[in-house]
Amino acid sequence: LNWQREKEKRNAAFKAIEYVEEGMVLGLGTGTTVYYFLKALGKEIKESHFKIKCVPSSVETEKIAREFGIPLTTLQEERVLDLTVDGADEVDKAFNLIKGGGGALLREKLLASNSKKEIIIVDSSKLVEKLGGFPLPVEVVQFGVELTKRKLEGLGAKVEHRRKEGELFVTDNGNYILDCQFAAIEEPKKLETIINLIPGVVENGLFVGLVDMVLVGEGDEVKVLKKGKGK
Ligand code: A5P
Repeated sequence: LNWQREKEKRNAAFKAIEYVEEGMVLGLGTGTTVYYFLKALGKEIKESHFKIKCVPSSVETEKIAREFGIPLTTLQEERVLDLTVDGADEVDKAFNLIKGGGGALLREKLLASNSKKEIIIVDSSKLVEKLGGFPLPVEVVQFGVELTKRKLEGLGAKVEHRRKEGELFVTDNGNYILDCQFAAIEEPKKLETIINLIPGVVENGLFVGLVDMVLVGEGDEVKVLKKGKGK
């Protein structure tokens, strides 16, 4: 465990609490950075008694949120989210992301696309010049996975079928993940669209134009990057 990095994650997560307001419907991302946010949010709810409702982006987040006493709801009940707080695997200067290192990209993207505001919390190692150093996670249906894999290879990626503890990794939605190593991704929007046109692909981890603010833990500080500023 890299303690410096954990501190940066925790600081960014704590900062995000400042943007949570009474009565909000909140989307909850997934991952180790979001874990710190959930912990702080649970504490805040207990101490300040403020009322919010949250939609989790994964079974894992749902479980952790319950443990921390965070009230949960669903996208059936609440169609619009006021704010979603989530982590990322890579963030570029235009606030485009690669997500899905934890395999929750599909529900995370659904929350991001239905949220009035999306705040991303990261440690400083996640900031990149160009996306693509981190292999792009692509969620695909199990049926015909080898053919889908070949189509992705046809786009120039080196493709790995994701495994967990020796077994093929299965998402909360019952799908597989193919991790696609491209060279630097020059046109994220274009690649996002092209990948999603392949039959068998459910969604990919490129998030383009969905983010309003990035909170970056850097040493002991947290940098607040807002769209159009500080970039
Ligand atoms: C989950 O599927 C991902 O999109 C996470 O948001 C991403 O992997 C960041 O996770 P960490 O905060 O654990 O780095």
